[in-house]
Amino acid sequence: MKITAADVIVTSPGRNFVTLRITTEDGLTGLGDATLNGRELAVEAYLRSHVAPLLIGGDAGRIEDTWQYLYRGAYWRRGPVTMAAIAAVDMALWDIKAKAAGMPLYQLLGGASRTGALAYGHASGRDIPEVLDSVRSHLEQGYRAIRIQSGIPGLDSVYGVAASSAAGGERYDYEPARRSLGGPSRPVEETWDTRAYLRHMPRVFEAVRAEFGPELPLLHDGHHRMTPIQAAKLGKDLEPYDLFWLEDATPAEDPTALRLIRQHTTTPLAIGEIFNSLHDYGPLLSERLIDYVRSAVTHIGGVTAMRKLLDLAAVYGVKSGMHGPTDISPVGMAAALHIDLAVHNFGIQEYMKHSPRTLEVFLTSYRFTDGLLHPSDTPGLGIELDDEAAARFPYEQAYLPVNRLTDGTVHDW
Ligand code: CS2
Ligand code: MG
Repeated sequence: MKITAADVIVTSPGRNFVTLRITTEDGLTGLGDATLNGRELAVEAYLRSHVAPLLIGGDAGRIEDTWQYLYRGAYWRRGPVTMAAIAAVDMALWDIKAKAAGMPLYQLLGGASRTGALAYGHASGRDIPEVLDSVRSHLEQGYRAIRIQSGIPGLDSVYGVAASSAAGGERYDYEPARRSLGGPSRPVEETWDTRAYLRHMPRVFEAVRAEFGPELPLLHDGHHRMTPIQAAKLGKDLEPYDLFWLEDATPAEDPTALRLIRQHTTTPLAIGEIFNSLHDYGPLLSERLIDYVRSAVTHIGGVTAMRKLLDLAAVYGVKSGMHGPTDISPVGMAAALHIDLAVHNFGIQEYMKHSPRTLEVFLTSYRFTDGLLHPSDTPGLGIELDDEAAARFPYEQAYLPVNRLTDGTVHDW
């Protein structure tokens, strides 16, 4: 199956996406997600200038060899831009391989290990009443697990909470990457106060448990903002509320920081959405410092890399918890769902529904039913991209916010 074309499509139906389409001489096509929120053009350039030309004439069936060629052949290793580009190629080649075999990708990965992948949705609110309304709305939509993010008294805007927090229904307006309105685009700046956050979050979870009981799996994203000892304190303070996980409790550039958190709390920990290699996990797995790996297929290097990561995680009893916000495109989500269905050490799948505008461009076949996600039995990834619709939504610069502490010091967002 000789590759005859490798096209990069940048489109912005409500938010920016970068997609690679690979075409073979017998007309088969495969899609790959290469979206890196806030840095989309860097991946587009890497694909157009350093990857696509090398693919033409190659054998689309040689997936592992292509992965190793692009990874080792670049000499310069890893990094979010490189690995998103490699991920897109890899996803597209698996899409083609499964289409050629006439089966959904999960069948090539060993077949189904479960009827569907447990999803978790994003409940949020500017205050506790809005959080409770949002949880209620997500339960009505069928979610069986829910992430809780809340505004913090005294802070104007906080990660995970839409400014116009309309607690009902699935909001499509929470997109953290802001678009500039005229003039040169710059990131918006937000103010953060960890102590105010640490005081407030136990109250939020106390209210949610009081309202919805002890059973509902609840998750929370610390979003890299705490020091290890602060994360240890929050983990301990949240133990009465029995979380499914506390995510990104601390920046994991030094994975050994998790040893301190682990010593103080039994709250399960999840990390990895900003990692781009299984090597980033290191002692997090070998020392069982986390319970779930958060990588997305789009950022870890594709289906090939994700399978290797989850097999390594399985050795230490660590499960999957793949990243699935709206900046993972429907192509990246589809790839995740095939792996979710097949692997044994599946944990949970993040599922932030894409907007109707996004779904005008990406024609999906995966489905969310009764709290579970299924990739469908459409051959390949089960997703196509409508080029005419994509052309209606040209790229617009957008940056993720920059966080500063109340004294102006730059902090993790
Ligand atoms: C968040 C992400 O969903 C999550 O767990 O950490 O939404 C993250 O903020 C975005 O992917 C950043 O683009
Ligand atoms: Mg997160």
